[in-house]
Amino acid sequence: LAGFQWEDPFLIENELREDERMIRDSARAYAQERLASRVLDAFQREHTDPEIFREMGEMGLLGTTIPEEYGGIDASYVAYGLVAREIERVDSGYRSMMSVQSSLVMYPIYAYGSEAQRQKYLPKLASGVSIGCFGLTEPDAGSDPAGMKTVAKKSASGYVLNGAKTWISNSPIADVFVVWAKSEEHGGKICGFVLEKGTKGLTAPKIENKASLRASITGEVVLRDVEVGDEALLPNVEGLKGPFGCLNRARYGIAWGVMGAAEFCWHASRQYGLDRKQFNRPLANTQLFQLKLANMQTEIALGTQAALKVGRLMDNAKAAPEMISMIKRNNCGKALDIARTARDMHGGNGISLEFGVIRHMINLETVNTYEGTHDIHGLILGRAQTDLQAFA
Ligand code: TGC
Ligand code: FAD
Repeated sequence: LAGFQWEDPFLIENELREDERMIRDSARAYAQERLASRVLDAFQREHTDPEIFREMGEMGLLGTTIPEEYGGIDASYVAYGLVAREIERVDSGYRSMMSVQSSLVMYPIYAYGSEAQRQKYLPKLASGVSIGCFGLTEPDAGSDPAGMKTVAKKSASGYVLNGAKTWISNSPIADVFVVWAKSEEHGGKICGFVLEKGTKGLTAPKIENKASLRASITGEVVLRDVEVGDEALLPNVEGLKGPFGCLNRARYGIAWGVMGAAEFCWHASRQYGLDRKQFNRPLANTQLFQLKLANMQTEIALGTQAALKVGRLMDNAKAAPEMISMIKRNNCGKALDIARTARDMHGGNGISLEFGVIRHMINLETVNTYEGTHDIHGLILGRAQTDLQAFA
């Protein structure tokens, strides 16, 4: 039998291709060298540096799965997951910025857009010159996006949009807005529109005083008689499967990302336990401490292995949305538990932002809620095995 590697119990490293390792390594280097040193200040000041998009673009970390002709690097979904894990090892907010741009803005323009829309928007989004946001959630339609009130009415030259989106990542600094609205012309079905900053009637005020995800800016998107041409419509999709097609990818990335945050908390706890002595012995020399480390290691190993499995299935077009619900839900819930335990294992120091674990813990409260809450993904899995719809 081979020796046991405590950091990588199932030897996942051996299952990665060389190109995936290279992408992972450059994401890790960028995250550790350029993001880790800024996150404490960003979190404390609730400040998002738009330059981070440019930096990620230069590193090839935006829209990694998009073909090269549109500025992506045509990477596998496993590589995309590995990038998410490295960025979220530093902060869930930074991963949010990356995944909204990649899965929720570039992906729909690529998958549902016209050739002209692809050419116009994707290269600038890939380089981070343009920043994107995705507006689905509304004040009265969160878990139930079918209840949205935003409407698009046909005009002589295009569409007029009215409505309001809330809790939209990146919106106050966005140049490109992918917004979902009920289109009268399409029988009231939900359609996607690509709007540009500066369009009359379009505003995106910042939501202040978030306790969580403070390094990632969040805002509203307010649409008051916003007039756009026909070319703003994403022509190749209608119905909720449009936004859900994007969410499948972003949720998958989150399942990897939160394992990065959890790993940070696990490794920090292990080191803290080795360094800190109480009762004349290292904390790590106590049974309770070791049991907590073993639980963390086990959940992270299982969760990462599951994310890898689903990633390989995605790369072969064999992943079902319910698989993604399972790993998004389980990995977020487990990462949140791990961060809370890590906070406890650091004792009083655990409440200091200097140690990082409480920041991850607070961030993971958001990640457990957005892109479908823990409960909603449970209901998706419940429906899939009973054929009974429990939402409404
Ligand atoms: P339902 O009847 O289930 O489906 C309606 C239509 O959509 C299709 N569909 C999917 N297609 C592809 N992938 C999926 N995962 C799909 N899920 C559903 C479905 O086949 C159907 O198509 P058709 O052609 O038959 O019409 O719809 P429902 O209204 O009953 O939905 C129920 C529910 C709860 C599953 C769903 O609404 C849901 O998932 N709610 C959660 C909402 C959510 O995830 N919001 C995310 C907002 S974006 C965000 O949070 C970004 S944060 C990003 C960051 O900062 O990182
Ligand atoms: P609600 O739907 O009101 O849910 C409240 C509670 O009720 C939850 O516990 C939920 O699980 C439960 N619940 C709801 N329905 C049921 C039911 N049928 N049965 C049992 N329990 C139920 N949205 C975007 O469109 N784009 C973004 O970029 C984006 N970024 C975000 C960034 C941040 C920081 C945050 C916090 C949110 C973001 N969101 C975004 C919104 C996010 O997707 C929603 O918050 C999420 O989908 C939940 O919706 P809600 O907040 O309206 O909660």
